[in-house]
Amino acid sequence: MTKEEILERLSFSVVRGDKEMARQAAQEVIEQKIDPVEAIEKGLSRGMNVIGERFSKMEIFLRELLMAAQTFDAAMEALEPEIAAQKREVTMRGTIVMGTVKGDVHSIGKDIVVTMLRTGGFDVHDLGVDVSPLSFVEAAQKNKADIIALSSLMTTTMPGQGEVIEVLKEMGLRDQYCVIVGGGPVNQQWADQVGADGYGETASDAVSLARDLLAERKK
Ligand code: B12
Repeated sequence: MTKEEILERLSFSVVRGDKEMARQAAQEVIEQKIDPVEAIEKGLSRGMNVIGERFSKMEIFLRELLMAAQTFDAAMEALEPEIAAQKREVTMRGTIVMGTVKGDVHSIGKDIVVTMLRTGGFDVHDLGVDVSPLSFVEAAQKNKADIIALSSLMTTTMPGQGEVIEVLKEMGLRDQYCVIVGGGPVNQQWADQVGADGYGETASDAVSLARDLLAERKK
């Protein structure tokens, strides 16, 4: 199989909800030494976008959405160790607490960002999903974090990102942490509106963003 065919197969497996096909295609990625991040972005995520479109047009039901998510996860089980194995950084670049905001249980994108940040040399505390603003702040204090990273996949839960920043301000802690935001409906304009320190579109962006912010801080 060519690289293009493997990426296509990853995408198709998510659309079909076919876990076995996803596992096999992920195995091909590893055997052919294709970049696992590219496999996620140009394979699995492309399939997930198709599913998202179909769901919003009500062409498919929640059950199919869930099957697509489980298929994505099945391939990730094989790909994640490959990404982690790429870790070259020995020195810790900084500490990050990350989670998906209150009311939102979407975890796939957040998990990828966590993996990529760890690979990029950060100590990441994954707080999971449906995390309240106060829990983010408490975890940041407890772990002496440099950055709070907030994921949100729904327009209805995006305000939760702003709430974390509001809680930081109320507690007089805003200057102590950089806050970065991301997730499907989030963009730079939103980040500016809620007063975040940065926005990243992809997991790779999250790594460069975190590096740049900490380099700026250390100056
Ligand atoms: C899979 C999925 C689900 C799965 C999630 C499984 C899981 N464990 O995560 C399940 C089936 C559980 C689900 C449930 C629901 N979902 Co849903 N879901 C999706 C879907 C199809 C894909 C999301 C995904 O995983 N994408 C793939 C990952 C890799 O991409 P990503 O998350 O965007 O992450 C990347 C970037 O955004 C970025 N990133 C992410 N976070 C961060 C954070 C930072 C700091 C940075 C820098 C970057 C960054 O990096 C990631 C990797 O590159 C989307 C549609 C879509 N296209 O987004 C709908 C979607 C998000 N869901 C939607 C809805 C409505 C729901 C439900 C309400 C459905 C229902 N009726 O119950 C529930 C919500 C439950 C809840 N309270 O949260 C809507 C939201 C609409 C809105 N209001 O905005 C969407 C947009 C579908 C649609 N078009 O209607 N869903």
